[in-house]
Amino acid sequence: MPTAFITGITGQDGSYLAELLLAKGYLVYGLIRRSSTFNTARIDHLYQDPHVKDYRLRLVYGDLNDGARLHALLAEIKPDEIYNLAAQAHVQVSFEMPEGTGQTDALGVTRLLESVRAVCPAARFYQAGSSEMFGSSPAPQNEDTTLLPRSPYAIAKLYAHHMTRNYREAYGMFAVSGILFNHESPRRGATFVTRKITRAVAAIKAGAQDKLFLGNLDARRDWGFAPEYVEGMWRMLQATTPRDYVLATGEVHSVREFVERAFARAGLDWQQHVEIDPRYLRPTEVDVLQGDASRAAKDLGWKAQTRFHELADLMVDADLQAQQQGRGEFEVVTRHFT
Ligand code: NAP
Ligand code: G4F
Repeated sequence: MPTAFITGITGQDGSYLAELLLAKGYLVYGLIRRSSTFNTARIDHLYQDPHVKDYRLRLVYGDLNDGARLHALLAEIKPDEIYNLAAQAHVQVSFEMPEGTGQTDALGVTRLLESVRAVCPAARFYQAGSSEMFGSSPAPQNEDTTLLPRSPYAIAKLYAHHMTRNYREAYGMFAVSGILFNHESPRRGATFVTRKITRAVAAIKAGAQDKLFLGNLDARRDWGFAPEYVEGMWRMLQATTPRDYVLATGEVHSVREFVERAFARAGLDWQQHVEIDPRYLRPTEVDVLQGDASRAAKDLGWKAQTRFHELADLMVDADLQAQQQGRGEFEVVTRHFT
């Protein structure tokens, strides 16, 4: 049974990746942080699945800022594959806490890579790189595009991206960085723009909220569906040769277009409800991200399937349903291991 170690398993991508790997028969270890309240809502359903009765999902405490713990865990688990998804992943927050973001998103990756090198150098390592690293480079962007990051988050990710490449070249490790464009889902964190919009649409439809305050509506992004992107991560680690890959849809839309589509899906007029609040404007913005994923298509047979309008609709529908059923932040999960 192959063994995987996932950092960031409580996050959007970590939860979908855990599902995918468990379905493929992996033994999955997930790194979680101790929290004063439970923060495992995205993965709790995995324990209700009959296929987890054999305890193929194991959660272990740790933190990317605790190198000794990472070292001890990897020495004990000796995973075949490591997916480093843990990060302070919010761009705007990174302007408020640049040092903390750098500790986790940059140096945290070095801590992990050093532990891998010391105790399980044959393990395959995936680093969650980001299209934010392209920053102000003109679109469309691919693996050869110049990286011109525009936030502390993107700069930390850039450091981690180069460290991953350096461990590959210096030590011959199978270490790759996936350069993923924005990917969303009903499990997306509530403060990222798509989910902020779809949750507000549901609350407004229910009469529980009237206004939605947003920042820059002109920013353009390449939004895909998260479950498809974790499949791409897995494929990168199954490849014969370690390489970095862009994953993207190639389609680009503005925040305004997402707002229009989401409100229309619920039969609402967005102009009645959306207001601009300068608090959500960033000191430096990334105007347009549009990916060219042709290398992933050619080498990995990976292609995004879900289109922009389908994504907006499925997120709105999930939040409308959650609102109607008085449920919490995440959807009822209907997907199972087999
Ligand atoms: P997310 O939902 O915000 O999840 C982040 C995860 O990282 C959570 O499990 C969080 O744990 C964990 N974490 C944060 N700081 C940590 C630390 N110091 N030690 C250990 N764990 C820590 O993010 P996501 O959307 O799933 O993204 C996954 C990864 O892909 C991130 O690295 C992100 O930067 C990158 N990425 C995301 C996208 C996207 O569009 N989603 C695109 C490109 C790259 P808690 O639950 O305890 O907070
Ligand atoms: O949803 P966002 O916060 O995502 P952003 O900044 O593009 O970053 C996400 O994608 C990256 C990959 O490209 C990941 F690496 C990163 O971890 C994260 O997952 O913002 C999208 C756009 C921005 O231009 C932002 O300025 O929406 C704009 N926006 C407008 N009003 C807003 C808001 N963003 C947020 N979060 N909240 C607003 O009220």
